Amino acid sequence: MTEPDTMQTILIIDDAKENIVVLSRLLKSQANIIFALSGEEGLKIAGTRLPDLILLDISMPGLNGFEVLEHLKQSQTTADIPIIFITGIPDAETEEKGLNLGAVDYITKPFASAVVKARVRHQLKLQRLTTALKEANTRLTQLAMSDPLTGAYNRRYFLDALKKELERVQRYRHPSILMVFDIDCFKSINDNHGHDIGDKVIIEMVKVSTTMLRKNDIFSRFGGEEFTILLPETPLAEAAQIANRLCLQIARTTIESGNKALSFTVSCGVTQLRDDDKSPDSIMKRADVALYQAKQSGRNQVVI
Ligand code: GH3
Ligand code: MG
Ligand code: MG
Ligand code: MG
Repeated sequence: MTEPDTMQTILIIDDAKENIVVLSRLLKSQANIIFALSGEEGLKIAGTRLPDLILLDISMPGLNGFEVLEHLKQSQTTADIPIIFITGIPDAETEEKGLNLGAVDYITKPFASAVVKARVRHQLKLQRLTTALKEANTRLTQLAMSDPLTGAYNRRYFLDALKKELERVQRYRHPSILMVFDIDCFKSINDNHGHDIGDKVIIEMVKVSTTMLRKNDIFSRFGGEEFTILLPETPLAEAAQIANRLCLQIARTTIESGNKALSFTVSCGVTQLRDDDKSPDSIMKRADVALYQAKQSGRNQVVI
């Protein structure tokens, strides 16, 4: 969250030095002031410094204010920076054009200092609110898709990803794989070592798995001690190797419980996404059947 007492930054773009001096003096108590003496220079500074507000002159040699604004709006990094025109052009048509292009305000020279200060203060406040909202939104999105204990993706996110991948498989006909992992006899780990150690086992499972996967693989904590992995564009034989390697690596891993080393194992069901799968449900069911067989056959193994 943005600290309320951090100074915001205003970029002034104006070809007349004296305008910059006047505006800087006027606004320096409200924000850090940076400036550019041409549109071209202003664009560069805006892109690197990402100011909270831009005060923009219209009549400038080289790029004029309208052109600068259009460039700023075209770039994703600068598109949301509010822009106030400060100009000697007083006619309504120019003002209308500026506002229609996306400026938040239009101030004509000569201006009353107190009015400029108030309008700038207002925009800075709005900008602060917008930033805080964006940050809260990012945080909410992150919370909605992840598991609080491990930070891994949760069931909701995973099923959504699986649905999208199924659509890609049916369109592009590449092989993609779903794996379901379940910790063996986890109830007895909890019973014998306590719930906190059980949690540590879950966290370790996530750590080991995620370090072994590739960038495009999607790992989730699907439920309590059950994990799913989506491997896009992966042949079944390669997936089988990955699953077996992961099982082996887990079996080699130990957790500290008291002053003893505790080891644990996982079982895994693997299935390929199919053309005739109607929804993630049928894929999950197939993987669950394979997982059940792995459990029935003695656990600590992969069934395809
Ligand atoms: P199996 O080998 O057949 O999978 O047996 P299991 O004991 O692992 O399976 P079962 O479904 O009987 O038990 C799962 C247990 O996992 C029960 C539940 O209390 C525990 N569990 C679920 N979520 C958590 C968690 O977040 N932390 C801890 N410590 N335990 C959990
Ligand atoms: Mg000018
Ligand atoms: Mg289970
Ligand atoms: Mg289990």
